[in-house]
Amino acid sequence: MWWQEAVVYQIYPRSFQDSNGDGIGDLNGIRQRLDYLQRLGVDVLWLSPVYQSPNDDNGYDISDYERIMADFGTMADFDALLAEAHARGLKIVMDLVVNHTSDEHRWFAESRSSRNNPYRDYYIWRDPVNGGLPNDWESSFSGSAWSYDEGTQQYYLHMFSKKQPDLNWRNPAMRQDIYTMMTWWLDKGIDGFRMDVINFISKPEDFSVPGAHGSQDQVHQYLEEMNQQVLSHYDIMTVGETPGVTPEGALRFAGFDTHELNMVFQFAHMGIDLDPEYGRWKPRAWHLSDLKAIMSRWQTALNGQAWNSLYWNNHDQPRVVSRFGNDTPEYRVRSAKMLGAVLHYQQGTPYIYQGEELGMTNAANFTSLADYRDIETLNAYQELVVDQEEITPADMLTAMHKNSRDNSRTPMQWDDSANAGFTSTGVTPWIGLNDRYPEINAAAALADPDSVFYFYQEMNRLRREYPIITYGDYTLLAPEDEAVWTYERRDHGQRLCLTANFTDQTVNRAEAAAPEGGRLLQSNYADDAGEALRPYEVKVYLQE
Ligand code: ISL
Ligand code: CA
Repeated sequence: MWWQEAVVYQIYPRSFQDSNGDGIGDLNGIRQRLDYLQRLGVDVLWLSPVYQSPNDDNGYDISDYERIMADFGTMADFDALLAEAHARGLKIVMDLVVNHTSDEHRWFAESRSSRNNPYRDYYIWRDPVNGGLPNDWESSFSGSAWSYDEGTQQYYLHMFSKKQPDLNWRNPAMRQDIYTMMTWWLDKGIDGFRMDVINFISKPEDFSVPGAHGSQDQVHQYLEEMNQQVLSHYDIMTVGETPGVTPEGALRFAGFDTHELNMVFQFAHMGIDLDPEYGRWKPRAWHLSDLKAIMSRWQTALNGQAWNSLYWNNHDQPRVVSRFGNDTPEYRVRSAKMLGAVLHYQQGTPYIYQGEELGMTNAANFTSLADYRDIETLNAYQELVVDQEEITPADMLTAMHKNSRDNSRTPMQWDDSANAGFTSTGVTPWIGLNDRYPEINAAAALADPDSVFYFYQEMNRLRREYPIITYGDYTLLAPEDEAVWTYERRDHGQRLCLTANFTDQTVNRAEAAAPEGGRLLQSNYADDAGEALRPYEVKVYLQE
């Protein structure tokens, strides 16, 4: 299938390119950068939400699915972007946020207007229990997942902010409205959907039963119905964002022999450096053996039965070079390339998040709460530092530096001019720049043959040339090794072997030497030192 052979590039439109000098990225800005994206050699652009939204959660709170957010432009701008992208052979995948809407969506305004409004049942309303909350569910953005509506004297459910009420998927009329909306977009010619927290859409009937949080079986009925009524009529790609999903769960959502989605995003590897209770807000040390074990398990569990989506980064995660690599000036480029190769040479469809191809880093220059914009971060600060005093301000700032979602949301760094070419000089961007932009930017990368950009470009080129990169079976070697990740891929008598040093020391490994008849396909050093793997060195050998 084409989506198995594609490389996807995620754009966070707010932070990609401002075209009209208001400090906010927009659709025309994306159009201006299509050359750059084509040069990188990606196939699909996934746009984080561009629909009308009051921006409580940067567009993940949609108030009208069939309008474009004024900050981003107009529907005519969108149509122009789609046409231009298609003319260049680039596909466009839209974010589909249907677990919830904005509380400013017309449906919710109707729903909350009275208990017998026809839209009441589009959302999830419950009576108070013992004069209080219906149950103990917590919102991902702190506090209870229930908010009380004075007007109608019931609580509504919101797994995210109180401005993101959850839709009631038990309601067939609501589902039909969603399918109609999806059809409307697909008829415009878009090439697929990335479905936000799609495994959260089904909720228990009875909220008093403990432990019912998360995936429910009905989600599969809904997705089968969606597939049958909408998705199956188009040649598109779908990827479901499914926090907490296991490989077994992924086989149900996206097995080759099931009829729901094409791929899912799993999160297990994004949890290895987080605290079981406090999550991002109490970072913990991570171990390469855990990272290898998790990702290798996904490689083998899905092989031949479903298709992996491969990612290190997205708009909710810190920058990978700062997280699993080394973002010091000495090792940033080397480790960014190493991480890119470790990911892209696995089986699956790789996703590049904007700036990853430049080795963009976390926003270490954000020094106070006032620098942050993300609702998750701000709410967590309020709850854990101010209200409950469970984390000190200093520790929280350390955690934010490591893990806030804003690390990936600073403006794209295009050049070394004021505002990094993201917006006009003199304009204040909606979120501060990463202060390393004079060194780390697209113009500098394009002028340097050894840049991370060209390494990614080369990976994309090699993927087209060698099907083993896409389709080969994966086997992990030396699982206990805490310094080096070695794996092999096999396909039609070919063998590809990757070794990667995750440390800043030179280490010696027999597997790092050229195998018999093997030739070096790609590496991040100019020469081959045999069994010696230099700091953050990665080598990919091919035996044909
Ligand atoms: O980032 C997370 C934890 O801190 C994730 O659990 C994240 O909240 C989860 O993956 C859901 O994310 C998606 O839905 C959210 C939105 O804020 C995120 O940006 C989006 O990717 C609500 O729509
Ligand atoms: Ca703008």
